[in-house]
Amino acid sequence: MSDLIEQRGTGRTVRRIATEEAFTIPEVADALREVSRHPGASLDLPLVRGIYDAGPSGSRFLGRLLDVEEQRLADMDEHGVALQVLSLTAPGVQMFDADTACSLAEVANDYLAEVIGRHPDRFAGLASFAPHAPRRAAAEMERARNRLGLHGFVVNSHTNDEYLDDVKYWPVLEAAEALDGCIYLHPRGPAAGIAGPLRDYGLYAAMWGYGVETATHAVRLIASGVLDRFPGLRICLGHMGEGVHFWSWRMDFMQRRAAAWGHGAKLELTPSEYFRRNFVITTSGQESPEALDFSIRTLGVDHVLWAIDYPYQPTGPAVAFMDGVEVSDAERELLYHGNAERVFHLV
Ligand code: 1WB
Ligand code: MN
Repeated sequence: MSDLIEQRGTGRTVRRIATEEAFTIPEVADALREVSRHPGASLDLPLVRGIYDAGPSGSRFLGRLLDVEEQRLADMDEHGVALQVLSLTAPGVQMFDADTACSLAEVANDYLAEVIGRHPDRFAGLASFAPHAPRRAAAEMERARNRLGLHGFVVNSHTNDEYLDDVKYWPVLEAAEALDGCIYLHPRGPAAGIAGPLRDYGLYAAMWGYGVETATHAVRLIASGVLDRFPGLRICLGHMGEGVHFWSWRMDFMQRRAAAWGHGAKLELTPSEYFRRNFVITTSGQESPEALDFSIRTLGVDHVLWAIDYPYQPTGPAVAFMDGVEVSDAERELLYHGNAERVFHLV
């Protein structure tokens, strides 16, 4: 049984479910290559060029993103990963015009459903949608959950420099809430409005800019009051919550002040209460025992899910990290699979 691999050195078995695992399909890769050949200021372009237009030698990621059933399954077997929750890799369909984005999301979701159909015990999947066509996005979300049986949704932060708290995107939030589908709020390159100082020193990508962009998006959802409108909305943040909960005390204090001074929304809850009610986080690409300990202590162990960030992060160290953290057996079971099963409807 590949899903019950001995937890290193302990003689115990554990079911490891990885929750932020990236793939692509040829249609999306071709469209991104096309986008990458046009000039533009988007901070997604450097990585998109590097991955999809890397020339004859190819990028080290593209082959791994396109593969699901060969090298990836072998990697999962080698490291005792029972199941990957797959999502179309960043920036997803969000750099394409709305019509192209809608059709490519449908193609990607159909592909995902087929792969899961062939390997229901090894893969689950988060559906893509085109936020810039909000009504079609909501319809695709409904199809993906109810007809294709996909397990939640993924969105790669901003769309055309806009954020989901904007009333035009409420159909998306309404659909996610109604379908009980958690939205994985995944990073992409920072929006134009915050891009300037992130252009230098490689700051725009995973080292810093992805987190600034995505944390800002999450804090907008909290501070806008949109979670009073959609109290059942569930959001998953990778990379140890993009650091948002580290700011809990200061955000609670300053949001109250901002509201009193008329700069902020009048909210029913404090920011940290929304974070605990509406958000869960994953450990993707953030293998720090201290950050994990802080997260468990402040959010509760039921709010933290394991993830690798395959293929951008190697599987072995991600497994060694979670195998090695000092938590009880019951807590490790929640981190490795119990929480993922609950959040993404895997059982
Ligand atoms: C990286 C990570 C690159 C992610 C990506 O390109 C995405 C990276 C789209 O580590 O360089 C990711 O999904 O976290
Ligand atoms: Mn990722």
